[in-house]
Amino acid sequence: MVRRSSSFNTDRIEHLYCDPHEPEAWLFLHYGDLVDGTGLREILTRVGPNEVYNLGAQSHVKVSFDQPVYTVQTDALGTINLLEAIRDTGLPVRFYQASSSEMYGKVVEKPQSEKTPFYPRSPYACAKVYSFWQTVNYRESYGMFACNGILFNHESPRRGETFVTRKITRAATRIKEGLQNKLYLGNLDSMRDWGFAGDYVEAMWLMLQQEKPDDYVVATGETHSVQEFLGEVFEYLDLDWKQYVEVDPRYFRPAEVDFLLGNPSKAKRILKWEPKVTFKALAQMMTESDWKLARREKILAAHAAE
Ligand code: G4F
Repeated sequence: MVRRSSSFNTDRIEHLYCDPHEPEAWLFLHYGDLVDGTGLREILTRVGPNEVYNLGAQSHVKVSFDQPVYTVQTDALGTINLLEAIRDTGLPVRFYQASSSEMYGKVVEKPQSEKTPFYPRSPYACAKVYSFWQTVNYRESYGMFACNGILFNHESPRRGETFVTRKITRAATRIKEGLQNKLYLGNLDSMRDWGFAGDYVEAMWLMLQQEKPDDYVVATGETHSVQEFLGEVFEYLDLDWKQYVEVDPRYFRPAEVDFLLGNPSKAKRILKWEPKVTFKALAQMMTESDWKLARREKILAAHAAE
């Protein structure tokens, strides 16, 4: 299901998409919106899915301070709309809820596991805590096969360009190619447990293949600062980040999540899941991909100037 937009918003699934008229087509998109419960019921009835993954959200933590009501409408009420739609249709659907390490916020324990209490620090995180407990509630009240994946930060070359890792790889490679001079960032000291999105999607799928529904932390068990990520990327490009990066308080959050470090031992034990891509390899993969983009951009700019 995708949200309707007057401009194309499917470029990140372009590699999966194929014209539905082609015999080998296997991915079919339907317009829908988490705030529209009637539409959700209609799609569920028409498609009759076995598994539903709720990855829909206003997912930017800083933006959630600027748009708290919209964030709650999609990230909290959107989840209850979807759970209710599933319950109403009576379909034997297995449900995955994209819960977030942001729920640990001002952490009360290091590392964070499924048993660590939440302390949300943003409208986004508060909405995610609501959805976490509704997912548990539908499992316990109605016997729904509903799971929470508490995913720590997961990145890839397809990451949105306003999230810090991609913002860094995009800017550093453009700087390398002479297309940009400076990179403005917020808090360089915050620590995140960064993993590869591809690995994490595998964990999501594994959760819905188990005999019993449950909640799992998905993380690497390693934490690094924003500054360390900067170091990896700029060093790979043979550049010194200190010459190009400036701190702009505009990117600070009213309340910051300083430290996240997940304990994925339950996922490893029960799902037999392992993260495969290291922090260094992830930084290099994202840098390589954006470097290609920057080189292409440079060629296009040169042609345009001719
Ligand atoms: O990349 P970020 O915006 O990710 P954040 O806030 O940790 O949230 C992401 O991961 C969560 C999983 O734990 C998801 F639930 C959520 O939807 C999202 O995908 O920021 C990471 C850190 C923050 O501490 C932020 O303050 O980087 C710091 N940072 C420093 N300068 C910046 C910037 N973040 C952004 N987006 N832009 C900056 O210029």
